[in-house]
Amino acid sequence: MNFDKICVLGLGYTGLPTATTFATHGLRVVGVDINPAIIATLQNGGIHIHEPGLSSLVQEAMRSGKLTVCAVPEPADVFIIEVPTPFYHDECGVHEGKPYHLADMRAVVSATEAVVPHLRKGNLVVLESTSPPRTTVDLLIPILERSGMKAGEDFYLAYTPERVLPGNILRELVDNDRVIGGINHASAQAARDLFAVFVRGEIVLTDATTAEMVKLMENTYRDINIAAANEFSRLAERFGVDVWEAISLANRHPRVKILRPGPGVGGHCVSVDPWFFVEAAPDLTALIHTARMVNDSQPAFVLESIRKAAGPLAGKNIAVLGLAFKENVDDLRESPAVEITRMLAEQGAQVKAYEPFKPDAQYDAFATVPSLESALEGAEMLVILAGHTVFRALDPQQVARQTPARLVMDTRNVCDPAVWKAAGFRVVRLGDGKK
Ligand code: SAJ
Repeated sequence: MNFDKICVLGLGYTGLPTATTFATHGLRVVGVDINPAIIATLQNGGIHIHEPGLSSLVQEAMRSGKLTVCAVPEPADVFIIEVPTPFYHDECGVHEGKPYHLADMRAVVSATEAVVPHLRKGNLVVLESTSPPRTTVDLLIPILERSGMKAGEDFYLAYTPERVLPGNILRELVDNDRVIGGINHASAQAARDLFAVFVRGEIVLTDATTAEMVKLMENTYRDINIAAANEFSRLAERFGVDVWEAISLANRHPRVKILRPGPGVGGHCVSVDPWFFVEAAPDLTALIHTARMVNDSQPAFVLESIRKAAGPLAGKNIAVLGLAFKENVDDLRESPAVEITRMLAEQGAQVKAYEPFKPDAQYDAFATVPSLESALEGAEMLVILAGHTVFRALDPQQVARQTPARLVMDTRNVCDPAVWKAAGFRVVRLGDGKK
């Protein structure tokens, strides 16, 4: 099946790279976003997210005329829905006394509704937003059939999970294997023909609900693995063991691959998606729920470690290095680093937070500064919360000249304690009970 024109609804971390990649592979693409600031930025040759290589690719696609952007969808052969599926912050469900988050599907619903007036016979609709199990069948079909057409017969409908890693999106978009689930086989085949335009990995077909579940399983598996690593960091501190050494030794076992402990799990994916399983089946998800609770409590554990290392926090001048949810990205959503910084400020610490990938980020709860120099100036302690390459590359001798602080709390294992010690610093690494 050949497609000429695609409408991509949602120009975020995956929608924009996907739209752009289709355009640079020769398809006509209309990128749609309800946020006028995003449309204006793109129309003016800018880009609203940091992702290596993306800015120049967007410019190339827009210059060629293959990629245009606007606020509302228009008739096309294919509609790809890539809008956010966060959870509600102000309400939750409860199972046996334990609260859980609820998926906020409003953006998916309104994007799907926006497609209906443009839907024509033979069109393909693809949902790519991470969604609770059965969303494609139970939520999308009834909305799309308001067009008077029958899903799977008059138009095709499929779910395909995005699996790209922020920071490496453009390569993974093309090289990763892609799972495509159709509501029937014809739909899966139609979506395969579409993604075969640029996917170099293997394309594997299944049904829509399996594809939804695969996506949730991938991120849930990662969340549980990180929860284990975080619990190991707490155990290591109690038993006088360095968790980083212990994990690297355990990982020499041919069938063990423990992930890294850290300040907690953030972002829009791993810290959110497991809740979709819990909401859909709270009676079957004790392990998944517990892993979420372990990771969500890691910021409080880190705060306690900082207090133990630094003494009373009230009035203490603390330079926070990194607010992003992980290394080398500008994404602050659900970031445990932001949460820890907020908690430090609540304890009365005088915080100056520096995020190199978003130096203009602003928070009511604490002060942000636009440069490393201003964060270091006058600090009594450094707290490293993101493993950005620029922090790994810090020269402790130079840092020692820029700050009176001699205590470093390292939650990402970016500082070599011996090297920093030689420069006069005491480094307290998360999970290092040998300290
Ligand atoms: N983290 C740790 N320890 C680790 C790895 C990660 O504490 O060993 C933390 C990170 O610091 C971050 C959080 O977990 O706060 C999530 O980061 P991540 O790198 O694990 O994942 P994301 O959210 O950037 O991307 C994930 C990826 N999923 C998997 O690897 C299974 C990506 O492939 C998905 O496309 C993406 O979620 C998504 O969009 O769902």
